[in-house]
Amino acid sequence: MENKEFHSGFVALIGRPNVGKSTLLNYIVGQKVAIMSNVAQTTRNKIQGIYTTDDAQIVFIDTPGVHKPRTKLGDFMERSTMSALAEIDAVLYVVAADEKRGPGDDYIINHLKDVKQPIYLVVNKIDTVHPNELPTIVGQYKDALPFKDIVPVSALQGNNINTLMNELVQELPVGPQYYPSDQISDHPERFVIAEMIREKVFQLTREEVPHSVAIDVTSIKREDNETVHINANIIVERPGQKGIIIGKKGQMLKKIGQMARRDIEHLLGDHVYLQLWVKVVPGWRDKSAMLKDYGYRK
Ligand code: GDP
Ligand code: K
Ligand code: MG
Repeated sequence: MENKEFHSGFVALIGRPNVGKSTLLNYIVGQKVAIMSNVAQTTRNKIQGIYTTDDAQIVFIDTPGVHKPRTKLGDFMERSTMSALAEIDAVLYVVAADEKRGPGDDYIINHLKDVKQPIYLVVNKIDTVHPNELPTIVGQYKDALPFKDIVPVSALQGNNINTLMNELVQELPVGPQYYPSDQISDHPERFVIAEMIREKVFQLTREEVPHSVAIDVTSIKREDNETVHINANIIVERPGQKGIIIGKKGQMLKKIGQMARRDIEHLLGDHVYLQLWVKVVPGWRDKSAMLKDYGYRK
């Protein structure tokens, strides 16, 4: 068998609300949704999912600014969107076959005018229309941007998505696998959430609490579509460290929780309830068997 080259890159998913971006991503990524914090920081965008096969890895990112109205906030978002677009390798612009092109699309198209990377027009929900109608639907968009290709799909039924993925993979540069496949698990968020809490502990307590801190995320429960309840233990070696982390009247722990929650909400795009406890486990660092349990995998 020949040694195939590995293709990888970052792909932005753009489109008006309800055109089926999440459905498409879920279909593509399936169970393998992974959310990593380090890239979220460099792109200032939410990683929505990572698609990994033997010969490719595609990191899908959200571009929150594109559909926002023109406000001060919108301007800010716009700047981060544009800087994020500079880092991506391709754009999937998703429209719905059962909706007419609207002002939201004009806004997006306008933003994509200066984008140099290949843009694919993904016409979703083709299961809702007769094939005869497709040319008219596509006609509303096809000259608006120099699309690399126009791909009709049904994210709900999975129609033609393989075609889209194959094309996309070929378009992406030869590159590394950015994320190990084994970080993709039932709870891919777990490790990242622990890292975010740990980061706040270090930021806020400085050298008072050295590296003898482990974070144990004990539960992540999605209550409904938009709310996630997270419980975590902050594990230290000595009672004095516990005191520092809790702080006067619990103020330090409260601050750690607030800041970590903000980051986690940004990461997940959901409302988060974060409950933190501090536990003393003397000498946990020496007990190497416990390290993995406490999520300390450096
Ligand atoms: P998003 O706002 O762009 O992320 O859109 P969603 O993925 O949340 O989808 C919005 C609605 O469209 C949901 O009710 C989906 O079930 C539905 N939807 C998404 N893709 C398709 C499709 O291919 N066909 C049909 N019939 N409905 C779809
Ligand atoms: K939605
Ligand atoms: Mg969505």
